[in-house]
Amino acid sequence: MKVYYFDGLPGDQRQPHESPEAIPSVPNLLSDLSIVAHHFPEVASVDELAKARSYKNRDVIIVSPDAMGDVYETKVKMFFDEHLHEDEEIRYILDGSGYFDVRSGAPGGDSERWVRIAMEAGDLIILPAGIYHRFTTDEKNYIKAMRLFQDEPKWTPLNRSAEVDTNPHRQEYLSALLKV
Ligand code: KMT
Ligand code: NI
Repeated sequence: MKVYYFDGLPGDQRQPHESPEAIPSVPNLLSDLSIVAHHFPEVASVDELAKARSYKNRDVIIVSPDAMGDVYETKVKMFFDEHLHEDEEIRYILDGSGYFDVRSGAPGGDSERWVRIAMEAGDLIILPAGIYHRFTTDEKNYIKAMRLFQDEPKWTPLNRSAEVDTNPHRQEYLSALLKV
């Protein structure tokens, strides 16, 4: 896993877009944003974590032109729309690679920017409910990921809007964020 500021420059979303500006402390940044990250070579560790957090469901998704055919490009663009979920989101990468971008800092402030998390096999992240984020494959156009759900799969993305900004899950996330 590699974590860096997204450079915001034009170009395909699947390019690395790594800003030359270094993040002073990646562990501090992730913990400020309430993001948990692990590297688990064995699925058994994922099973343990899922059990500890009372996760009951999971599925495996392959995002690639081979697996998705004509809808691949559309899906990749949809995943890249800035959104949040009302539940936390656990993703464990089984094969391939891709980018999860998360919003850092307070909304509207100078500090609100995209942080890119480059993930590959064995990497796991827990994104808290209410954090704005987006996903894209990288230039290899292939990722196989396990998605874990506490209860029924409920991965409806709520795309960023004035209305979603006032969602209670967003408000709760922000109040935790603004305490740090
Ligand atoms: C998301 O939240 O956009 C996704 O889970 C993307 C698919 S998982 C690689
Ligand atoms: Ni999501």
